[in-house]
Amino acid sequence: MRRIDPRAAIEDGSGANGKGGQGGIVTERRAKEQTKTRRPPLYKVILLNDDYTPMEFVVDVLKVVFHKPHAEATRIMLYVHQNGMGVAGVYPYEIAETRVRTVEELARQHEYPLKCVMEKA
Ligand code: TYC
Repeated sequence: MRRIDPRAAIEDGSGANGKGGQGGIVTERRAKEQTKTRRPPLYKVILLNDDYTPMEFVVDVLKVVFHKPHAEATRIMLYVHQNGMGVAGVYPYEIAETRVRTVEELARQHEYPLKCVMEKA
C-alpha cells in the first residue's frame, strides 16, 4: 500500500486554486485523501513474567484474549517465562486497553498475579 505524502500537491488541471487551468493545486482533494490514509497510533500489549501463574493459564489467555493459535501462544508464553516480558499483540489504543483489562480480570478471578501493561509501539 502506497502512502500519500500530505505535502505533495495533487493536480487535476481544474485550476481550483486560482492558478488557472492546467497545473492547478486542489487542496480540498488533498485534505480528503490525507484523512483516508491516516492510521491510529498503535500500542504493544506486554505480558510480564511472574513465579506463580501457571504456564497453561498464560497459554489459555493468549488463545482466548489475543486469538493466538496454540503453537504461537505457547511460544509467546515461553518467551515471557525466559525473558521476563514479551509482546502479546499490537493494537489501537482502545483495543489494547480492553485486552489489558480482560487479562487483569481473568487473573484476578483465578487469583494469579499475572500482569500485563501497554506501551506505545
Ligand atoms: N513463570 C511462570 C511459571 O513458571 C509462567 C509464566 C509465563 C507466568 C508467562 C507469567 O506472563 C507469564 N509458572
